[in-house]
Order: sequence, then C-alpha cells, then structure tokens
Amino acid sequence: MSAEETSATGVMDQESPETDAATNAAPAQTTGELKAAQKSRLAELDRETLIDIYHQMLLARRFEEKAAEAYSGGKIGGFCHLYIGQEAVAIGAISAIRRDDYVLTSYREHAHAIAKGMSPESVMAELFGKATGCSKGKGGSMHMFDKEFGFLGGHAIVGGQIPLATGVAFASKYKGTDQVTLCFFGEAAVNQGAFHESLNMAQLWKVPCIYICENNQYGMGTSLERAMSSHDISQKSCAYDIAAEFVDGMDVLAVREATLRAVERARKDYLPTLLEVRTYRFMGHSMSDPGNYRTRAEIERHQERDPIKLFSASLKEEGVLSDSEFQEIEAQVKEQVEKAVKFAEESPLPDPKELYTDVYASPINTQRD
Ligand SMILES: Cc1ncc(C[n+]2csc(CCOP(=O)(O)OP(=O)(O)O)c2C)c(N)n1
Ligand SMILES: [Mg+2]
Repeated sequence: MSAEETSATGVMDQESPETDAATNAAPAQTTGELKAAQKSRLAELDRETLIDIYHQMLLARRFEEKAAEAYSGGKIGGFCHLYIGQEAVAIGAISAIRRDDYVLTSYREHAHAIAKGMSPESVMAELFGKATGCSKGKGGSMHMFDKEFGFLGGHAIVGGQIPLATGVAFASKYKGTDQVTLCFFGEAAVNQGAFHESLNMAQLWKVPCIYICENNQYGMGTSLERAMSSHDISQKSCAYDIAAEFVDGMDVLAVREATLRAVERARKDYLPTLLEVRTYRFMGHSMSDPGNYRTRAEIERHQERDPIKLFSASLKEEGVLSDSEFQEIEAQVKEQVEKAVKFAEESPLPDPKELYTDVYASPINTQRD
C-alpha cells in the first residue's frame, strides 16, 4: 500500500488560493448561534430520544475511527469513504422516520446503514469482505444493502440513487402505503441530470420522497464554487416548484426537525421536499485522498463546530447527561465497536462459488464445469 493510500487526512499546512471558498469562509451560523438554537430544540424532546441520538452519533464516529484503523492495517480493501464530521445529517434525519420507511444514499453510507437499524457487526463484516456482511462480503464499503431494514444502498455512481429513490417513493404511493423515502446525496450530484429529472417528476407526480443534499462543500477535491454556477442548492427547488429548506447540518436536532416537517408533508399529501443540509467532512474524500485541495486551518475551523462535541455540550449544559453517564455511553459504544470488529475478523470469507450468485435478480444457470 502506498503512502498516499494510507492517508485519510493529508492536508496542506499553508493556505492555498484554490481553497478560499465563500461557503467555507462563512458557516451558516456562528457556534454560539448554533448552540443557542440547539438548546431551545432540546427542551422539546424527551430524554430517551436525546440519549438515543447521542449514542447513534457516537457509535457512527467510533465505528469509522475503527474502520480507518482496520483499513490502514490492510484488513479492509477497496474504496472506503468516511463520514466523520457529517454524523448529524444521517442520524438526525433517520431519527425522524420509521423502521418501514426507506433510505437510499451514496457510497459514504456506514452511518446511514447503522442508523437505519443494521447491526454494526453486519456493516463491519461487509467492510472486511466477509460472508456474514450485509451484502455477503461482495459489496464492500460502497455497496451496503439490507432489504429487511429498508436500506436500499449504498450507490457508487454519483447521483445514481436519486432516480431509484424517486421510483421507490412512487411505488409506496402506487401501493397506497404511507411509507416515505429518504434519498441522501452529495452536492456534486446536484449537477447531474438525474437530480433535475427526478425532482421534476417527483413534484409533478407527487411522490413521498425527501431529497437530502449533504452539502459538504467538496466533490472529491473540487470545491462547490469551482463546479456549480449557482451555489444555492435549496434555491434549485424553485425550478420544480418543490418545497425546500436550508439546514445547518452541524445541529442534529435542526436536521431532525426539518426532516420531520418533510415527513409530515410526504405521509399526508405525498409531497416531496428538498433539504439542503450544510455540513463538512473532516477526513479525506476517501482513504486514498492526498488532501492537497484544502488547508489544515480550514478543517480546524469546521472542527470547532463538530456536531458531536456541540451536542454533548448542549446535553451537559442543560443537565440531560452527567459526566458519568457520558462515560457509560462511551464504554457501551466501545464495546459495540469491538464486538463488531471481532465478529468481522472471525467470520469466514465468502465461498468462491458465491462469485456467480446474486448477479442477476432472477438467477440464470450458475453451474460451471
Ligand atoms: C457518475 C459518476 N461520475 C464520477 C464519479 C467519481 N466520483 C466519485 S465520488 C465523486 C464526488 C462526489 O461528491 P459529492 O456528490 O459531493 O459527495 P461526497 O463525496 O462529498 O459525499 C466523484 C466525482 C462517480 N462515482 N460517478
Ligand atoms: Mg460533497
């Protein structure tokens, strides 16, 4: 493995003329504003829900820290895109839906899968390429899937999940259920034709799909400003007359509330919504990102708004959790992650015969002489 492949955080120490992106310079709210807003939302929720949300975010973070370690140790192969820094988006949004609702997302999906109810064991085993993984060890980091939990991928083609999610949501309406579909994608996917075709159709046919753009401000090493003529993603809803909201993605409760509003619209009236959720990834695009397109100072500026630190500070200052309760949750999460790694390590590799299974929806003759 080359040095480049093992670097997930390689960044420039000097400021670069290419990285002075307007959105990076101006976060949606100051940390103080964000904290005040979060605390007022916190008062509306019961303790159990708050603890569950915190637990989920911490689990996603520690799970991925361990995955990064395993990747560097050569235990995980292929591409691996970490979600560290963005946890409030998946956890906040998925906390607003039901078990029988659907989630589709991109290749940056470990947290979404776990938040939707899949076990850390089945996700870690998939990363390790083991037969006990959610995709039988044949998908890896980018292709998690579990029909039982309504988690329909894990999609590696940028924007590929957007028309699929539109179809899934259409099917729910056609069948007359009140299920909703959450479709997560990065801001670079907004430049794909599939995004525009899907939003047009979703509003025209009134399908219960919630499009959640995780605007982490970069598509690989290209900043939003260098790739998109109009940077205001929520405004793109105007072209399709679709309801939209801009949300601070570092506040897990703001994401949850905006999603709840969209869910109500979708369940009651089959109406779609576009949410632009402003966030930031603290690690590289993938484990092989040399990181020479942004500065350490820029990352540190965003780390001051770390969604987990902000939420834990709110919980502590409002007296929801004591120091010892925080330690208890940290210990529970550690145990969950260690258990997942042990399970992945001890699981068998897929049988070579599995190469010929699950390739087509209706299997053709897989026997080979
Ligand atoms: C159709 C397509 N074009 C290009 C790529 C290569 N590619 C992989 S990730 C990526 C950037 C996507 O950025 P964004 O949608 O913002 O998601 P993020 O990685 O920031 O979560 C690109 C261009 C791809 N996978 N699919
Ligand atoms: Mg992006």
